[in-house]
Amino acid sequence: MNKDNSCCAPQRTKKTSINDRSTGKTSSAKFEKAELTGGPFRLGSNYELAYPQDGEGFTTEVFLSPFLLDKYSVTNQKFMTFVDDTGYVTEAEEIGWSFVFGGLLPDDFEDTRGVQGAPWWRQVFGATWKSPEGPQSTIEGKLNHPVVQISWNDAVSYANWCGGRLPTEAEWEYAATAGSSGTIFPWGNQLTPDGEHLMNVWQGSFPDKNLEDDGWYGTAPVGSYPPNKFDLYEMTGNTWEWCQDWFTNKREPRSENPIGPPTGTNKVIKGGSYLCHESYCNRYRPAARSSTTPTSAMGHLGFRLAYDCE
Ligand SMILES: [Ca+2]
Ligand SMILES: [Ca+2]
Repeated sequence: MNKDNSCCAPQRTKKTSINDRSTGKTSSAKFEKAELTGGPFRLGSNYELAYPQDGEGFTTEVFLSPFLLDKYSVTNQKFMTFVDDTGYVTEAEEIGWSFVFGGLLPDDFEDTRGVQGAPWWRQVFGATWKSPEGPQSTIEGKLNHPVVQISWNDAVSYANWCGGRLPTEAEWEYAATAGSSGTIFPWGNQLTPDGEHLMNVWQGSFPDKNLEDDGWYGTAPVGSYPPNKFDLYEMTGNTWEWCQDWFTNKREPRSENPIGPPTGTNKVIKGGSYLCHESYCNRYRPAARSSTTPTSAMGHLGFRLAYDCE
């Protein structure tokens, strides 16, 4: 079992700052949202295969106000609407490269630099949300897949455009848990109950052999798997999702609507992705967490938005 989080979240080591990239434009586009009642919720997990160094083993009671959450991850189609309306340029486009999982590159792809400790992550020039696996790739035919190669700063700019915000980690975890109590997954403790695949993760042996028993090697279209009891799709698996909070692995007891520490270097990401495998990285659970810098973008990291109730 991998103990550090480099398998999940490589990070840019330069330009790690919060970067106000707001376009000043707003949209009245309406997206499908679930209304969540909030209330008391126990954050964190005592699961024996959890990662103590991630800080997920510390459980604490929180109380959440009602809020709304996108039913689906933001798709390529929706992000394209944002870019068409505002002319927005993402950080990966501006910086010129991003992280791509090596197994998604063609066999004859030029030599790329790997990430130390996680050589399957490759530095690919020209990898952007429009070409998520490098310049030879396209989102044509994938408009209903979650948008990826999006930095935290990009996600916040999108949120400012359409009147939403990133969910806090507590909101995200409450939404993903969907009223289940004490189980590893919202549907129970089995990864594939009765052999059914309920999320897009990795089967086989990581990182060389993906059996694709769940139907997908990389991202799946949103809505491919059954929703949880809060009518939310693909909270776990498919793509990691940005949260609002700065990451800390020393979580303090928190009470009402926690928003995390006031400063930090990394932002929280939640939910795991198509690269998670039970033998290597089981961070495809609501309580699991990882983090990366706000300028980092990856081929397995997207987002969805929360909204305050009127
Ligand atoms: Ca899969
Ligand atoms: Ca997800």
